[in-house]
Parts: sequence; structure tokens; C-alpha cells
Amino acid sequence: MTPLDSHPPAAPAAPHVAAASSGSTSPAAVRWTTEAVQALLDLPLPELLFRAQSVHREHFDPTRVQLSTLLSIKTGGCPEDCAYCPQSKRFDTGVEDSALMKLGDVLGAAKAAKAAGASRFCMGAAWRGPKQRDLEPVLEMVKEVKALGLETCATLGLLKDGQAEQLRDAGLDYYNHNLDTSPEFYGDIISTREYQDRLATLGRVRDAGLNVCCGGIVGMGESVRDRAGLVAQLANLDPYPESVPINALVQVEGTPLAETVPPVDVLDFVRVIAAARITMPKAFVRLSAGRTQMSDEGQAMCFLAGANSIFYGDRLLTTGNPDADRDRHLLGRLGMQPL
Ligand code: SAM
Ligand code: DTB
Ligand code: SF4
Repeated sequence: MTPLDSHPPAAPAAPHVAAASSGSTSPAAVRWTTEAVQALLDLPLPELLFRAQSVHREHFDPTRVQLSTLLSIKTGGCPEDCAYCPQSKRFDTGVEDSALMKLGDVLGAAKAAKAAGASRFCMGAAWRGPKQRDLEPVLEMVKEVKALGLETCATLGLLKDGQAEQLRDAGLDYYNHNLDTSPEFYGDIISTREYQDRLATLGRVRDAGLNVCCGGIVGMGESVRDRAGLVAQLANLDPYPESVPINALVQVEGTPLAETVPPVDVLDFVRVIAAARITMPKAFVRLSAGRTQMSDEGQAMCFLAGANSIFYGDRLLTTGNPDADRDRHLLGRLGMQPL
């Protein structure tokens, strides 16, 4: 894989970067300070968009967007307490706890996604992390989905030593594991694991030679500095993630964050996309959860800010997503094409 480059800022380093406890994906070299990223977020929008578009065009065709379909292969009943998540068993959200899906059903969904035009298929499980007996059937799923010619991604929670290698050997292309927010705000959102735990799993994923998919959520009541802190953490991973999902919080009734924070202003969301694009020039920046609440014009601005991937299909994991027809219509209106 070609090493990813970055566009370091001129500003001197003033890090408040959490150090990884293991693995080579560590924020050892501070290329982007929180202050430098915050300065990007504070730019007048035309300046920020111009910078983001300039970087985007150096590495990607700005008319192309990758279509990725998500499937929840194991839904609900999760022991963790992530305050945004409808799948935690601690919150009464109406999401039923269900068993791991059967291989045939997963393959059926992957074939349908491919037929509808997706080139990437991401399997998500509501686990703190997979037990070995859980991982075995997932390895089969990865192998068979990969054999369909789809790019594969999985998000299964924290990984133990050796599990990333097993996923790699099964044919997994990307492992998704989000930092979600800044190290400072993290404790307000999740108490059942530490930022360091997430960094350690990211290190295991990187060490196994998998592509890293890592991003976060905007709209959880975080400050602009927290948004900058998240982007700086991601950009300082060495190398930075190949894939960066930026989610707008989907407020689900029963979760602690529902109706306690105002929805994020789409222009502020666009700013975070642009900052991710500028600081991680070669990454796929994914306009992820939250599109059902966005206008076509808001989504168009995300593409203009450097987003080049969306989740495609009428469901995310447990919540809705624009249906495929609407997305095809949107891309048509914008003169954009799937990758
Ligand atoms: N359990 C695994 C984990 O947490 O790593 C994998 C699945 S988890 C649902 C994947 C990601 O979905 C989370 O890290 C979070 O960024 C995102 N997510 C979950 N609920 C969300 C919500 N209500 N709005 C936006 N993003 C959400
Ligand atoms: C990511 O960053 N966003 C996706 C994917 N990675 C797994 C998940 C979004 C979940 C939104 C809430 C739900 O549908 O349950
Ligand atoms: Fe569990 Fe993942 Fe949801 Fe957290 S985000 S409660 S770990 S499914």
C-alpha cells in the first residue's frame, strides 16, 4: 500500500494527544494540533471549501462517490453504554436483541447490495468485542462476501490479539472502529471502555495489515474544540485511516442523547467533513449516518467539502437511511457517478 501523506500545518505542535498502548497505529508524531484543526473549522466557509476541494482533486475524481451497504449481522443487547447507541441493552429503545444472522441470509443481503450498485459491504455487530466462537462464523461471512467481488468491512467492537489477523486471512479489507469524539469528551459519552482501548484495537488492526476505517459522530453536544480534537486524533494516527466515516448523530428515543442536544447545523457538519478531507487527503471520507435528516443541498455541500462515500440502502444498522432511488436521483441531479 502506498504510504498516506499529510499536509502538515505550519503551526507549532501543542499536543493533547492520547498515546496508544500498543500497535503501530499510534499518534506518535503530531502532524495536526487541535488548534490547527480548529483554525480550519473556524475559516470562512468559502475558504474552507476551496482548500478542501483543492486537496480532494489532488487525489480523487470529485464526481465519483463510493456506495457502501451496511448490514447489522448481530443486533441489540450490547453491554456497552455508548450514549448515542440504540443497541445498548441499558437503554429502552425498542431494538430487540437478536442472534447472529445465518450465513445464507448475509450472502443474500450482500448479493442484493451488489445488484443495486454497491461496491462495498460492511457488516456490523452489537458486541463489546467478538468472542472466538462468535468470530468463526463471521470469518465465513467475510470470505463469502469477498468472493462476490465486494470490498469488505466489519465492525465488531474491540479486538483481542490475533483476531485482526484471522479477519485479514478471511479476506477482510477494512475494519471499522470509531474514536467517536475527542479524548476529553469521550468520558461524557461512554463509561464502559477507555479511549486507549479503542486505540489499542486500531493498533491491532493496523499491525495485521488491514485498512483502518475510523471516524466519529458530530452533534452529541460536543464543542467545536472537541470536533477539532477528534479530527486531530484521526489525522495523527500513523498512518492516518484509509477510511474516515463522519456521522451526524441520529437521535433515537430512549438513548441518553435523544432530545437533550440540538441537532447539528448542517454547515457545521460540512466543516468537519472539510477538515477531515484537508487533514487526511487520501482517505475515503464517508458521509455516514444522519443523511435522512439532511436536505439534498446539505448533502451536496458535503460532497463539495470532500466526502466521497455514502451508505447506500434503506437501512444503516437499526435506523433508516435514504432509499436507493432517492440516492440515485440525488447523484443524477449532481452529475455524479458511483465509483
Ligand atoms: N459495536 C461496535 C462498536 O461500537 O465498535 C460496532 C458497531 S457500532 C454501532 C459502530 C458505530 O456506529 C459507532 O462507533 C458509532 O460511531 C456509530 N453509531 C452508533 N449509533 C449511532 C447514532 N445513533 N448516530 C450516529 N452514529 C452512530
Ligand atoms: C459508522 O461510522 N457509521 C455506521 C458504520 N460506521 C457501522 C453505523 C451508523 C449507525 C447509526 C445508528 C443505527 O443505525 O443503529
Ligand atoms: Fe455496543 Fe457498539 Fe452500540 Fe457501543 S456503539 S452500545 S459498543 S453496539
